[in-house]
Amino acid sequence: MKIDIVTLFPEVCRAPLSESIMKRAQKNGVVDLHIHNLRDWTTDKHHIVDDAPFGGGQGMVMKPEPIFSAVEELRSPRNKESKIILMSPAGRRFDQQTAAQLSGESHLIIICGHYEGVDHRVIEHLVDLEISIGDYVLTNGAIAAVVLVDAVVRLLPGVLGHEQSAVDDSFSGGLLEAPQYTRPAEFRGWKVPGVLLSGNHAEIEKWRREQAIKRTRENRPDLLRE
Ligand code: JCQ
Repeated sequence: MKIDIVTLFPEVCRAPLSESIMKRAQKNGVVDLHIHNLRDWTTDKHHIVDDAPFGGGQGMVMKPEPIFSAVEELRSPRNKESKIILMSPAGRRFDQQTAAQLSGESHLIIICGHYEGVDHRVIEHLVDLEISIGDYVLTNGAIAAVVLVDAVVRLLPGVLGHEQSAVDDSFSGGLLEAPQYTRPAEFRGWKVPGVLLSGNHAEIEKWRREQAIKRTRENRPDLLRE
């Protein structure tokens, strides 16, 4: 999969996407990642990327010209082969299902929003998918892009060992994970639940399911209603 990130802060994504599993995925050729500075597509001498909003109001809006130029240069000449994504708090909420869908694409171009937003003509005439990673505002869409890229790339064949696919299954099963423990069996007087040491796999499965439901009810009651 090819991924192009277009941002005003390339350094914000560089380090987190150059470590660990993302580093190996790039070394193995599973992902071909390029991080670009949007200012490289400005043509004025001050490299201006934003301007005041028409109609008045707070803050600045990202201008359409450099964003269109960047995407038109980076996109595949074959129509529809590149998915153009805008990171924005006003987008559709990102989840594991969307990550799985995107992992089937051959080319993602991710535009990182900033300021009070981008000129709406970018959304209407260039972007295929406006995506939010959650209901909070970041200073910088590059932070959100790192989250999306990590969640998508780990699903690509050959990036993780098969032990990890079960973890996704339990997520899509609609419940949170049951609590996990490792050695020592007693730490500061706190004992690991005895059933986990019993070797009784049927009892362990039953306990895990009960705990998963309890944890989901406490932390994510919205998941139980679905
Ligand atoms: C992404 N959840 C939050 C901030 C405006 C495109 O317009 C804007 C983009 C940003 C950066 O992204 C986020 C975000 N998912 O804040 C303001």
